[in-house]
Amino acid sequence: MIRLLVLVIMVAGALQAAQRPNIVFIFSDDHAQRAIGAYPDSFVPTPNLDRLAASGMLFENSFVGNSICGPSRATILTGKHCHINGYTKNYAPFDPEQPMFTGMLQKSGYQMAMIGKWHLTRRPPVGFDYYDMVPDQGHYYNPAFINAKGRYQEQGYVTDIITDKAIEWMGTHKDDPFMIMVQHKAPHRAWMPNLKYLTLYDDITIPEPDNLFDDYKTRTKAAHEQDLEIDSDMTLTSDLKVWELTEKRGSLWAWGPGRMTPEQKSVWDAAYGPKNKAFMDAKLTGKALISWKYQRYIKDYLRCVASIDESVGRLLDYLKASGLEKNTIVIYASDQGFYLGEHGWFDKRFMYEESMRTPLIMSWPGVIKPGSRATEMVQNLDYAPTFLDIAGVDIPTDIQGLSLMPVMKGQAKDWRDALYYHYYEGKHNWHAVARHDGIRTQRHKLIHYYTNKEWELYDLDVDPHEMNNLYGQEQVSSITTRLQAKLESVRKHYRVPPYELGK
Ligand code: SGN
Ligand code: CA
Repeated sequence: MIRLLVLVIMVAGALQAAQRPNIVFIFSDDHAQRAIGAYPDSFVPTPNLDRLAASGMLFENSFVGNSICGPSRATILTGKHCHINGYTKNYAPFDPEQPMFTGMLQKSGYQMAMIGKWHLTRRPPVGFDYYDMVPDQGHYYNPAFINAKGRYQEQGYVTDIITDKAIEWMGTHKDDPFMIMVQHKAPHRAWMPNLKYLTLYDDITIPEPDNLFDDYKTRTKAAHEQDLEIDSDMTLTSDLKVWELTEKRGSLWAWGPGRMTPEQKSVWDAAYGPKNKAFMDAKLTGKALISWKYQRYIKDYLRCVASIDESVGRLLDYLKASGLEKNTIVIYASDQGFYLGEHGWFDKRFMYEESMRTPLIMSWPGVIKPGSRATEMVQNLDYAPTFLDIAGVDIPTDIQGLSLMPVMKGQAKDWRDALYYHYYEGKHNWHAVARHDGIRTQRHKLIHYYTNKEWELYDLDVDPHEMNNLYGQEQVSSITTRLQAKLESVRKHYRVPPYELGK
């Protein structure tokens, strides 16, 4: 009798394990919400991402806590803000032995795989049964990979190859609950497209953002002093691919077009050559030059996005054809947002909307209502507890994020009313953005540039593009006091150490 009971319990356990959903986490690098068709203020169609949104939930108010690659990834893995997980800046020392959702899911019986960009210092990634990753930032063309057997080189375009590898791995894991993290390099700088897309969008002009020629009036020193400008910080050679203007050598050449075979290179030359000649003949200056740079930049960026969208389509098609679709959650996210010319910028780092926002789309057949939209403010801090919740694993009490399960089910009550943000790299690092922290509520944003001893305050309802800093104005004195008190209480809640001034 007892034996029978044990058997029944074991079978029930196995059944429950079999029913746990697979998770396909598709993650890109620097993909702004505006460059996804399904987002409200988008300017580009992305048919496959839009298809994913139509079959699940689009998180309209999805954000990061520190808009930079490594720190965002560390937050995702730990469910903790950077001051707790230790990874405050790219290339900060990161303790891979600290609790991460990957190891917890693996221990609970999930098969774990990671393909593509990892970007956290220690290798190999911890908590995975299988990994095949690009070294550091990765290459676009004929990329190198590192797996358990060592480093080797592939032929082709990085986004396609990562997708091929993901599909191949899933083919061997049909019966397990599994999680695969498909982590793309694209559309990261220097925005090098698949050869077949080098002339996509050649026949159209992409609209410029209204604030491409922002003069930063009303904003504090930080906005004036950054190195994010398309005008002065984007290079005509490595970023904008007018290599005719310089010797084709050096590490940026070697990292990008220098990796192509002669056949690949001739396709590149045939596409960029005539466009570059027309540009050099035109001898543009001033605003006309900035407008030209914007067009070249945004088109190459969107060409990279076209490959990401294609990858999503191939993964969705595979899940359908293999029958995995009905018990698989598909998630699309990026490590942060990006400036696509807003404020005259590229890159990220600031707490302003374009880079604090990040895409988040999820489908889960039978649980998430197709075509739904969430307006709750969610953050990359929330992914780890969400994955644990999905897998039925207890969420450790020191995790700082919230499971998104109630939001996914349309049942969120008393959701958080403020997000915490903190950028640490500071003025002496890449792109020279001053350190700052702050909070974002549904209506307002308060930014504290603590090394500069300056503040900014925005009313997002009337000023969604953050052009009019209200801080210090009489009519906002009571809301300022309230927001500053809220910032203090949020800092306390997340156990943020005192400001490190002088950095
Ligand atoms: C590189 C880029 C920077 C970018 C950082 C961080 N320069 O250093 O523009 O901000 O990566 O990006 S590049 O000329 O080498 O492309 S992150 O996504 O890894 O955080
Ligand atoms: Ca990034």
